[in-house]
Amino acid sequence: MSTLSLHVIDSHTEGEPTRVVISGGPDLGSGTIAERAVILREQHDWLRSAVCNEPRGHEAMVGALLCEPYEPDCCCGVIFFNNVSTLHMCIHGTIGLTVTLAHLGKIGPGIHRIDTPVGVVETELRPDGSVEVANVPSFRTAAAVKVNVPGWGEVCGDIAWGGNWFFLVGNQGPAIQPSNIEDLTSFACDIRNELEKQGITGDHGMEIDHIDLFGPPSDPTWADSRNFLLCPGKAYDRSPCGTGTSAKLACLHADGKLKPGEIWRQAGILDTIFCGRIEEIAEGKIIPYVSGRAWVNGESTYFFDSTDPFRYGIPLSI
Ligand code: PYC
Repeated sequence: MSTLSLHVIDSHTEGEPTRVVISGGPDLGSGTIAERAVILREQHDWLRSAVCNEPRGHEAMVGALLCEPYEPDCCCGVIFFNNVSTLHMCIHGTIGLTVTLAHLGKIGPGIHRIDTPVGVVETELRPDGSVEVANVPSFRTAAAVKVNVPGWGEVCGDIAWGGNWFFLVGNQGPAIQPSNIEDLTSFACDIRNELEKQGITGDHGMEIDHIDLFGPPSDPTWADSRNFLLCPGKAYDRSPCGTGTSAKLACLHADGKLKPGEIWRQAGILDTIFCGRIEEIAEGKIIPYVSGRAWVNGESTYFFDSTDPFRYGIPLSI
């Protein structure tokens, strides 16, 4: 039996799981969190696979490796990852991390700064247990980009950064409802493949790996829109996706449809809600504030028996 063990705490944020690795992870050095994310991805991918892939994980699992911060005014650093790779940023995961740190007694209500690969974000644990995250600056880089998607026809969408790169598509393709999840997944995967084929990217050639489809809310009295979000890989986000909501807020602001002080209520495919608001920081750039709720729902210690062929997870390539 190996002496390696990982201690993890599970939560879900409006339906989307987060598994925080509290201890037992590899030494990633003392560089910036972005530098440490590269080391994790290139040299210690076993951790991601062990945490997110079966038999311990599943396709929707998002992992969060708790680190010492690089920025001195932060309470911690974090690197997010899913069943295919590291993520630049994750807001549902930051909300999950916040309630996990509170569960461990490491933070209380108030504002806390967290160091991530794309910059410092602020998370506010409110007295009612909900959490609001002030994300990194977000912006739209292209509007109404037309892509011919085989089998679906011409699809028109915006490209925006909300901590990850998104292609945002409104009112096209299958209706946004749970009975259409398979079709929505195919539609979103086909759009993403076509973006890649046609070399349509975010800034600096960065891959657009999240596709966000929007439609009308199931009940306009409590939401402004409902979405279906395809994560990197083939899983859909069970929550409304916080970085996707950030990208949506940037697009609404760029279209003159959302002003500081106004609230956008984004429902996800399970009809759970993230609330969004913005602060303008520069021409075309906003700070998105995204709030939601998370619940701690488990705690485990993982063992790595050298006779277990799947101790580091079942690779997706099987
Ligand atoms: O909430 O930002 C988010 C997110 C990204 C991927 C899954 N959830």
